[in-house]
Amino acid sequence: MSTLTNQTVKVPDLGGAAEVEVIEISVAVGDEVSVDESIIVVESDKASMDIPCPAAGKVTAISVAEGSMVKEGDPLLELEISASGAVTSASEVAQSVAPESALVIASEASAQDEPSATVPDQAPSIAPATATESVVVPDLGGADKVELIELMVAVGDRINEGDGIVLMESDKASMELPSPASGVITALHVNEGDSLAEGDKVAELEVMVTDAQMVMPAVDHTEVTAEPITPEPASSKPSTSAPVSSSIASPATSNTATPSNVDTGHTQTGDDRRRKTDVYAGPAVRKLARKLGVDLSRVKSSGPRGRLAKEDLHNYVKQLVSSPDSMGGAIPKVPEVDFSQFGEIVTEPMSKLHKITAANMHRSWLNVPHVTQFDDADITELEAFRQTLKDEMAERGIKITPVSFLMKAVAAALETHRAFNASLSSDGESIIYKQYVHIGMAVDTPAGLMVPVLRDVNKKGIWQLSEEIRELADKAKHRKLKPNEMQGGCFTVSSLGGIGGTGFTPIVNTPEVGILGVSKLAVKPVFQNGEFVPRKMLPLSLSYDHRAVNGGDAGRFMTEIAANLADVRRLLL
Ligand code: CAO
Repeated sequence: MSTLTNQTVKVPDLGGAAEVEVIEISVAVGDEVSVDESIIVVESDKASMDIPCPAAGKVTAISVAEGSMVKEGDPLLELEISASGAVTSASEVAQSVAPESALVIASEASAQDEPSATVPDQAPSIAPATATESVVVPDLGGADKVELIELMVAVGDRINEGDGIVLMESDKASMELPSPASGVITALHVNEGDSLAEGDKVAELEVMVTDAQMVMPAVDHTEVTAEPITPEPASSKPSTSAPVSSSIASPATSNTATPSNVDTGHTQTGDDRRRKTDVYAGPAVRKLARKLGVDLSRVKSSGPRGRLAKEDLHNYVKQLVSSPDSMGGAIPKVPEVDFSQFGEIVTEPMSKLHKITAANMHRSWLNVPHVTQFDDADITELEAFRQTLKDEMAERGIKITPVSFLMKAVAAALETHRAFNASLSSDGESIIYKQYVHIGMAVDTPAGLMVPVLRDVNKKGIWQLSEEIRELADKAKHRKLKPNEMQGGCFTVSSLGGIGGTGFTPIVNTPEVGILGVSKLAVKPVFQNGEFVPRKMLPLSLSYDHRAVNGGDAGRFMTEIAANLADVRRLLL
């Protein structure tokens, strides 16, 4: 039987800092936590650190709040742990977390004790105006390795003493490596992602030798031990953003301090990089930001003193995902309007079909460069012929409207103008030509727009087509269409002739590349053989994807459709 014990997790050894602020509580009462999981983030004026959980267990109480000031030994939370995972005393809890979490503070303390450079006790000589210092990884306060997460400078950057050169991160803390002197970066030995240990060379710094240093020996490469890490939250390091050039004033420096390989046209300057790292965030937040690919300098803080919390990051990502405004190339959103301020309104939910249609239209409108071409087909003879079929229609119980002839005329044109019987591959690298002629027919139904597909229209006669048109239109109107009856279209015909209008510009039903809009026929005077004669003219509007079809193709295609309708005998050819 396992025994449960309660343990108080206390603030561990703070490596010299008297008091730290609780800036993030990463757990809640009732949470199951594992060993080493970060439970609380605290921060001094120099560094932040995660306090890891000393044992696996359940959080039963939290004794601090965000913003509380705590010191070593203060209780942080109560943990209910099983006997096997128990830590015997509160002091042991504190001890067990001390070495790693005290990393930054410890190095901060040692920074105060050590000189920033080793000055060999040698006889004076004539010194050069500059010397090169190697900047190395200092005492890491107990950590074996740290990861380089941000290179804050580039070769050629002029930096001030104390400016950050790199940002490093252990499991528990992030820290800047400050420059031991003002100068110019002449070489970098590290890359982002490198794992660094104490003593590793990070950069070469060409420094000006001051009057006092003129008594130093002339050296080409003075190995300088950099100050141990004194990480600071970005918000508390105003000096790093000061103009660097002002700190290197002497003419000698301006001649010698800028190596010839400085890329002055580089788009990201040292200042930019420093600005980028002027972000006040703990290691856990930085880690999450890297995982999500978020530039922390764009995230707004809601925490104390501008410190970024995980919540800020989540909110930023949520906003990016939900708001097209915030994404570079997206179209601006239509502002929301409260219409009720102008009069009475009724709000109804859109049907699923309506939503799907809207999404399809929008996608096509955004992706397809549309062109619409217009023409009138003279269907005087066609209409005369159709009238002659009336008796037979009645006998067969089939209704033939101009739409059946339209389908046939379009199918014939698709066979001869393959540019319209095609689709672009999704990668835009090729065109897929269809060897079949299936035509979609827009049907106006009470539920919304549906587009059933007539198959092999080129192979079917007017009677059969008329029957199928009726059947599919009925099925559409009664929501009886099967999914396969709405798939596989090569081209679409949208006839509003039975409803009215003189013309419209239909939207291409992508991935098809063309759609024919048909409006209500009108009797118009047409000049023929030296006189105006009344003709039944059918307005046609052909919209096409200009990526796949050029204007010449469209003109020829449209002309053939009009010719096929003007003389249906052509459909026999
Ligand atoms: N000009 C004049 N009259 C026309 C015509 C035209 N272009 N096309 C059809 N008509 C006539 C028909 O002959 C019929 O008349 P009668 O009843 O006197 O014979 C009448 O208009 C009604 O026809 P209909 O609409 O029942 O049948 P149809 O074959 O013309 O059309 C269909 C079938 C399914 C295309 C149609 O019902 C429909 O839904 N059209 C709307 C399509 C649509 O919404 N398009 C817009 C989509 S968004 O781009």
